[in-house]
Amino acid sequence: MGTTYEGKLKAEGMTFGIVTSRYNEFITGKLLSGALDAIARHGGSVEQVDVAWVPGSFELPLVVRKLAASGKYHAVIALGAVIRGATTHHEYVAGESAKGIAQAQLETGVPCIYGVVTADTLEQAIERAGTKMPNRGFEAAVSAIEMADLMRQLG
Ligand code: INI
Repeated sequence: MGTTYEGKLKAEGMTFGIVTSRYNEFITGKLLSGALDAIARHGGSVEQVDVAWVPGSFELPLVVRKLAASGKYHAVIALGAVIRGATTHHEYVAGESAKGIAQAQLETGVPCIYGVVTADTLEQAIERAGTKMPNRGFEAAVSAIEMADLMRQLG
């Protein structure tokens, strides 16, 4: 068997960009706290984290791509909360934001992590912000650390 590559959960010396949506800030603020907590608990420094706020999840991809392309970050994390409404508006927002973030990482080669909560109800979204379920922002940051280390190993 050849080499097995696996990212380690060590954030020491790593820099991160976080893009957070202001829409549903009640949820996204908790995701941001969770992401910063994960970075600190894995040996990273919050001094090495830059945070950019955007109006809504639809705007995440553009700023994620800009930060990823800057070459300043080992990984970029997108945080948002899309909650089902009475119309189909949320479907377009969630779909475009996922597509755009995936495109940003493929175009730049920098891991861009999708930390967007998609929920049918406000209650479900609250659960995913760290009440009944793990904080999605914390999980997104752990994925960012793992991917950043894996990309470093792969060279
Ligand atoms: N933005 C969100 O982040 N979450 C939502 O649930 C949401 N809904 O349902 O409308 C939402 N809309 C705003 C959107 O992201 C853009 O900011 C807006 O369309 C301007 O481009």
